[in-house]
Amino acid sequence: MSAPARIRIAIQKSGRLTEKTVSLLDRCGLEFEWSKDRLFSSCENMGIDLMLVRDDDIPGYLKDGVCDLGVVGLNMVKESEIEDTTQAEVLRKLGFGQCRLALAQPKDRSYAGAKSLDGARIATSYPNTLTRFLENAGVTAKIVELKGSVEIAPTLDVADVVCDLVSTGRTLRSNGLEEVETILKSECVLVKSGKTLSQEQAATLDRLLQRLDGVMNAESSKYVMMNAPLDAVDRIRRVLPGLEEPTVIPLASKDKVAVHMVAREPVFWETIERLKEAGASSILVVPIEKMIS
Ligand code: PRT
Ligand code: ZN
Repeated sequence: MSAPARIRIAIQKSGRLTEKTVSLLDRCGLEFEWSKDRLFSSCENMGIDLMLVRDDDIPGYLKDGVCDLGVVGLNMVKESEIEDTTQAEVLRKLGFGQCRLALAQPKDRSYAGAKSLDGARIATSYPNTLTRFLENAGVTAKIVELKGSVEIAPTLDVADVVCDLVSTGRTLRSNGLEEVETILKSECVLVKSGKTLSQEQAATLDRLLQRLDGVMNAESSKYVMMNAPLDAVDRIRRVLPGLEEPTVIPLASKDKVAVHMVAREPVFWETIERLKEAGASSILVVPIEKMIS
């Protein structure tokens, strides 16, 4: 049998991660024929096929080598323990789908560290992650495993505490619960299965990672242009320490130069005010589309 040539990536078919995953692949220049009700989609300009599945199934597919890569929440990766059992590997954090797995409880219950959980009933859809947390903390509690609507467990008196995903905290608040501890910080990640790739597949993965890095570097960076007296350039660099070596260009009016640089950190209004204080004027902050080093 000849070695497989294309790589197969499992992504969430329809849910919180779908739109941003598809948009990221799109910005990496991959051209897919999209149709919501299809299970597979082939990339027309690179050796990549997509499998559109439920996010819960992605760790299992990675484990069994049904797919080579998966785009899924770190929460699912940790809960499935695939990194430990199959040497699956988180290759990149993707910068979206941020949330945290947190413990929360009714406001009238006291909390003074994990020890307060001794003997408690804790409702969760993440029993493995919770078990690891409790074991590390040396706490014995009863885990009540629920598939969904974990936040109503205290009201129904099936649990005293909940351990659930939180992003804005609105769901917890509207159920009268207070967050007391974060046990895992999560975001969407690109995971590689433990399976060895063929040479051709490995080359495609390299290309994909280079493009991903190019897109992600560009997103976290800005191109900043300004005019300033030459002797202000050092002060300007101190305001934006995350900068690469700036380009300094003489201007027709002899007393000023144009300073161009790539800021690898957010440029807030406060930063711009400080640049002005340092002597800069005519400040332009421009998004970067791709950045390849
Ligand atoms: O159908 P399928 O099984 O594919 O999707 P799903 O419904 O199981 O998952 P989905 O689409 O809801 O979530 C997919 C992934 O998004 C999760 O595994 C997380 O990695 C990530 N994510 C980010 C979240 C949240 N934020 C989030 N807030 N997943 C779930 N929630 C839920 C949480 O469970 C709770 O019910 O939102 C509620 C809390 O939100 P806030 O904003 O009120 O705090
Ligand atoms: Zn799911």
